Amino acid sequence: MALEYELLNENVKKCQYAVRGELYLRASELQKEGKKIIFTNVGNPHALGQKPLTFPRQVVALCQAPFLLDDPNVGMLFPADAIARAKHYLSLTSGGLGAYSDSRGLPGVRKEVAEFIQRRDGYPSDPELIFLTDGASKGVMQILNCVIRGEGDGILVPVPQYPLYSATISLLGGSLVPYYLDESENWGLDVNNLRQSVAQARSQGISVRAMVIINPGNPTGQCLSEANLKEILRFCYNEKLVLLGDEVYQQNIYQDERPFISSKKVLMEMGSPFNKEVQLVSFHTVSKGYWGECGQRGGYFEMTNIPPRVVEEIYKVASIALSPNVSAQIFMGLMVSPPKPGDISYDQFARESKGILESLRRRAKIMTDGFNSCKNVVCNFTEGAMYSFPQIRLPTGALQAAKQAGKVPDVFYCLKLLEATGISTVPGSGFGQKEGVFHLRTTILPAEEEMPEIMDSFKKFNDEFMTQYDNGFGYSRM
Ligand code: DCS
Repeated sequence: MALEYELLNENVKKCQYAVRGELYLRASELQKEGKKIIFTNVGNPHALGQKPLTFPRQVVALCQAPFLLDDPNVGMLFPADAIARAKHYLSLTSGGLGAYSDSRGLPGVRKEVAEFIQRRDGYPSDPELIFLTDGASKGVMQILNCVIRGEGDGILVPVPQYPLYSATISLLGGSLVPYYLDESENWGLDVNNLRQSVAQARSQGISVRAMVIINPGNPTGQCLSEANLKEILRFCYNEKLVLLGDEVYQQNIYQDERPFISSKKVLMEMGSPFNKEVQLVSFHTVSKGYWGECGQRGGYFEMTNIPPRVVEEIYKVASIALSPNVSAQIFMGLMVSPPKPGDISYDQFARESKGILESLRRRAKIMTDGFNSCKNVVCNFTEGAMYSFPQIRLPTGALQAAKQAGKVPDVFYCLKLLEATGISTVPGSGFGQKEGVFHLRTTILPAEEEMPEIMDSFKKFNDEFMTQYDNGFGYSRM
């Protein structure tokens, strides 16, 4: 039988995805046993109680049930702008939501995405170079699939990183080339580290072909400055790398000093020769921001300076899956062209989205402050994205106990945390980290009113753990 474990594709066996790993499985078991679990392992806002924005759901509801548009009472249930938008999106499809679209997505929605990018960056964007995808994940996988020919091809990935990258690179049989973010500089990216990483990979016969940035960062929450992005783009130019700009958290910003700035805008501002030569693919999604529509699976990528023949090949590969989700494409259209001032639904939309973002901003602060009040825990402020990534300095007693239990030390800590409090986190090792340094990741998504209690219960657990395992022989390194 071909589907025997021994006969499986080795790349499938090698591939690890910690966000749904050992901790998540144990949490699910405990939940089945009736224990209350706070799932902070996945950035899945609606699963933690976030309400959907009203306007987009009204539009998509009407698109899903077009017979409502013929009902004489439709105007009593839906505002006129939602009705008009639903008709607009249905007119862009070839047969409504039940029909496949073009494999790149509906041309009309791709045009709306291009207009959004143009408004955001102040530079033209071409709908022909935008592909809609089932979530950003699928887009990332499609592009990596085109880049990676074998283990001789290296992809520069930040460490810590979101394991979509490490897992996909393993699956495709490529080589992950790590570059380390500097925790003591609020997870900043030092271009000198990039040079070292490339030199080291080359000495092992790996040709580095692409570089991933996650901005704002997951799990690290930092926002890259314009100056930093320029250095990165110059580096990609010199090294002839395609830059994969994961910008799914561009709406999730919780400080004012470093607003989000897209890689595309910075590249265009750099002028010649960079703006005509550096290859860039940028990713976005409906799963994050104040939308949090993870279950809809909508995303896009935009390609800059990618030769037409390559775009054709990517189109061909996208065609194998026929069509991205059509309802998710409409969510994407709505995300990039939300109600405008003066529209009937504008006030409600603005109130709802502002409410979510302001609450996330407060929650980011409650979490960071909470972690920093704990014994042997240090945590950088979450400047953006949806996560807190505190460092846990483990006493050597805990390192020994973990070894005896056959667990990686941060897995040991997170399992104890889960058993004691029901808080389900992801151990830092799932994102990659420096040798001998330990972290955990939680989302900042639990309901704001529950946050103080969660942080109290974390602190109680942590401080007791530290006392229990402190054997007087020091801690893991910073
Ligand atoms: N890129 C980054 C950096 C992400 O964090 C995620 C999802 C994605 C891409 C993929 O998103 P979609 O496929 O839904 O568009 N983040 C996961 C995480 O870390 N927790 O929850 C999901």
